[in-house]
Amino acid sequence: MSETNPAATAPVTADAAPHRYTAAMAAEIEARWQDFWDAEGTYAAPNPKGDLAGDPELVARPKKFIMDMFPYPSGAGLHVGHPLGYIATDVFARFQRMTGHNVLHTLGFDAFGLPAEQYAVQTGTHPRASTEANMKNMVGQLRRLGLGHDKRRSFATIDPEYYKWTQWIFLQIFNSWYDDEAKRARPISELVAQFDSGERAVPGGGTWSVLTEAERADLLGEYRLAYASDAPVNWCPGLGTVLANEEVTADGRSERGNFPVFKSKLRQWNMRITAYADRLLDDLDQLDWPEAIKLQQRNWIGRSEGARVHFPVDGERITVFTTRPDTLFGATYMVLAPEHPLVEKFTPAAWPEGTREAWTGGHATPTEAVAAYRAQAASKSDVERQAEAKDKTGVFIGAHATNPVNGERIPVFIADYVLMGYGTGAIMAVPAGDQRDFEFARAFELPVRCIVEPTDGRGTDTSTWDSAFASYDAKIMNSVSAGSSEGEGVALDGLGVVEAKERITEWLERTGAGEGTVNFRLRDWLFSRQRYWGEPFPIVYDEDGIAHPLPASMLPLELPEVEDYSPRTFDPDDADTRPETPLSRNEDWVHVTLDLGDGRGPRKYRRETNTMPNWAGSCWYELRYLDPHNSEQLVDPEIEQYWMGPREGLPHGGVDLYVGGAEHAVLHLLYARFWSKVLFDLGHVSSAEPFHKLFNQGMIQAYVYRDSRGIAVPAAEVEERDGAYFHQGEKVSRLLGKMGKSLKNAVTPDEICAEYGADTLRLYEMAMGPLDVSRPWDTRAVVGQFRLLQRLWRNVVDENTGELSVADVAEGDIDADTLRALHKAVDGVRQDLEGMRFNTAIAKVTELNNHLTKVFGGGAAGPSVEGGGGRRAGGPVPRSVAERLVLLVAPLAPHVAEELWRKLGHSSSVVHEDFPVADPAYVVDETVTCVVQIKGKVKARLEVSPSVSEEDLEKAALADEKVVAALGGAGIRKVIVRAPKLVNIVPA
Ligand code: ANZ
Repeated sequence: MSETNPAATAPVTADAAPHRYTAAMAAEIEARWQDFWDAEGTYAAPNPKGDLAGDPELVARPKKFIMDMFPYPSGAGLHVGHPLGYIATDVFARFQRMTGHNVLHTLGFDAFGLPAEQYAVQTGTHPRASTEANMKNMVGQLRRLGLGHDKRRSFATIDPEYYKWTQWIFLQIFNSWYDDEAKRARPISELVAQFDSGERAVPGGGTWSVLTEAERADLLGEYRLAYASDAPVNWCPGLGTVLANEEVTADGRSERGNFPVFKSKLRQWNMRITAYADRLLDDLDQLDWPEAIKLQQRNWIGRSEGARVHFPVDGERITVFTTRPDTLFGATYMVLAPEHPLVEKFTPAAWPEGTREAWTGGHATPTEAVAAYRAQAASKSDVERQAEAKDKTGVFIGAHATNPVNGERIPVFIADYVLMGYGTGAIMAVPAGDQRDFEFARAFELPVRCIVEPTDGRGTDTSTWDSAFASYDAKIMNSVSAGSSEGEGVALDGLGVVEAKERITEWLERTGAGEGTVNFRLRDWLFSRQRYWGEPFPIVYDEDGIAHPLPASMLPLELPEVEDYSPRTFDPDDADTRPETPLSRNEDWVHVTLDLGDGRGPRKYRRETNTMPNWAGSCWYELRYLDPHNSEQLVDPEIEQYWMGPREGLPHGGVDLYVGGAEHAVLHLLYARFWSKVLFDLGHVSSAEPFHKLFNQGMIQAYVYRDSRGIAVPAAEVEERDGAYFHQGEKVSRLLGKMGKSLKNAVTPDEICAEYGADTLRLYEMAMGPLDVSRPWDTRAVVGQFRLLQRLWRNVVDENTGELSVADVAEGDIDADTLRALHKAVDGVRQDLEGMRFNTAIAKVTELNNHLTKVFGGGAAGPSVEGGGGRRAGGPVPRSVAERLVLLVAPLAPHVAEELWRKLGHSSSVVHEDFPVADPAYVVDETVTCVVQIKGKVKARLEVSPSVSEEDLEKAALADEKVVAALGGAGIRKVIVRAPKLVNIVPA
């Protein structure tokens, strides 16, 4: 650390007061109170029943469940950026405890995942060993911060007693299907019963009873909410695993490790999250989340209204999804995704007569052209394929389709800008309306038919266009079909887009050529990973390869101890490789004889050797905090209802406050919502949403100093001189960036705690700015909060004797200025803490504390000052004022507050004391009258605060009704403000 703090480290010299608040004293106080809290179970939140039942008086209070996004136990430990959110929730939770709530606040660890495994592979340490060591380290770091967690409720996702229930939930999801009519998940047994009774027809005809076991399994697989499928997945040879779409970056690489990612077909587990697309979208409206996060989820779910249109091809048909069925008359060709399953069927042996050279890709036959193009497309990621600037490529497949609206024969292409994973994997191309289609049409010399009247003056001759005309605010043209006058066809000319969409959709449905539909961008969630360090699937395969769920009695299925847990990774660029799971190398574990209790007796099975993705454990952990030791149930329903259930204003229930980083907008938060809804549908929980209120904290940034080669130098060794920065004499540049080891600018909470104490660190982090805003760390500024605590201490304790130094004064004998300062602070801090404006709360505490220092001079030895109102000032601070000050500070700096509270003569902890309440009589501001003149004539009078800023006063004056009327819309040349008494406006 470049800057040391003399007050904290200087030895106690003769002239320094022996009982001053120092770092050494903070360390002693903090350790003592942390031990006390642990021993007393101060933060234990009682449940209404079960092993954590407790004080009925507390249980009867309104409850608050406050949660942090739990940490991944990284080997690097915590830097000061990590606890920002944890301190904030702790302050908030403490405030809630002091305002009459039963508060549940705890923290566990999200401990499965790639980093531990990669570290294990590099060092040969078992992931469990390194993860546990990391957790131990972090638990120590977090304890030092004085966080008021109910430690009885903590766990890690790698605990078999926890992942037993993760596996159990997987089985619930596997054993259910989504009933589109009832709009909820139901047990798969009810679907079987429907097939069996004939209530639901078996697709493809036939009866359930004659289906083979394998046929039944396949059929049910089409419905299960967790299902295995051979789908194109994101295969990352460099990591040796497949990845979810959400884990692939915009340029088609792995988020972790930055390796290339390829589309390959593999049999993988998926979660049918798409079944919930509508509910995931609709229920967002009721959540108290930042709008930006809601928007990200909405975009991710990506609901598009449009139509499916069927284009006949040789007795078969191609179905497209379009958001613009109103442009059907402008469809001049079609495109299938290269992987589209109908491509083979429609590709003839030879090129049709007259096929243009440019469409064949130079190949002798369509089959050859298709094969070559497919190989080329497979090596690209979806994002690369859709890149806007990219030249459009493709080949004609030798077939034609019929446009249903006008009977025109149009050529069919494959091109990589159409993705298999969206809509139907096929499009009708409208070059006049869609830029990609336009570029393709130009490259392949296809017609561009103007079907929307351009409103930008370009005219309707498309040969002169250099881009598509995409607009929702124009009229349709050239769109009348034969027979429209007899009512058989359709005429769209002159209509706006919205009416045209309606009319054509109605026509499509009437003629059977298509139907209106809603399409989602959301894909099913790829749920298998080819890794060791994850939850094993509770699934075994019989000798016919049919998947069977393990009975709940066989859970947890523990991860076997293996010799070699490293994933097999491959040449990162080799798309033809295939994953090899670490668990598959463990023959004894994989091949088992089990009696699944299904009446078939013991049989031979092969275990699933994929593991679950690291998101699984965080999909439901809020529920386990509620009832962490329940070995019979995921969570007792009564306990779940108590903490999470629906209530006034929260129709879906959920955690009262969830704080974490905005980077989890679409992964964790969407998955967790999905699991909640499944568990809700199946009747296991009463809350259909996990997190009612979400708050994203900002980031703590840090300066990165780089030398002339651009290499980061240790920030702690940099000196500042005249606004420039130097490292070992060399000038270095300074930029704000992330904090971390690699940028050599990490500051640990341990360092700050050692230098000033945890209370100072807590105050500093909370005072840095509004919680949702990113802020730069500045070690040199921390001392400011330390000094606040020193002054606070001095206002209550005699620094020379260490004795309490307050005066027992009746409220009526306290000077009016002090009472006003006190009640205003109480009122303001209360509101600020409730609104999570911790920085302004600290400013108000500081103001009050400074007032007391000024008026009472810091204890008996201080000077006596004349107080306002002619009443007592000077000498020690009145006890009742000191007590309320300590209570205000308690949520923010709990250790020093406990210590002072004890010194003030209380034998119980400050944690459960009542937060002070302001007397409104002292809170109202005095006001002054401000005169508003226009050209020197008085037009209005405003009652304003004596401390109003010039800016605010000007705004208030200009907004005043009388002033607005007097100005009568005239512009303003000049405003002269003399706060708080005068505003003079000179109109233009
Ligand atoms: C005709 C059309 C005319 C279209 C027009 C757009 C504008 P959103 O809004 O994202 O849902 N499309 C459909 N499936 C596709 C796929 N698998 N790969 C690539 N593009 C696909 O986009 C829907 C539009 O994207 C659809 O509407 C289709 O082009 C294209 F003036 O159809 B449209």
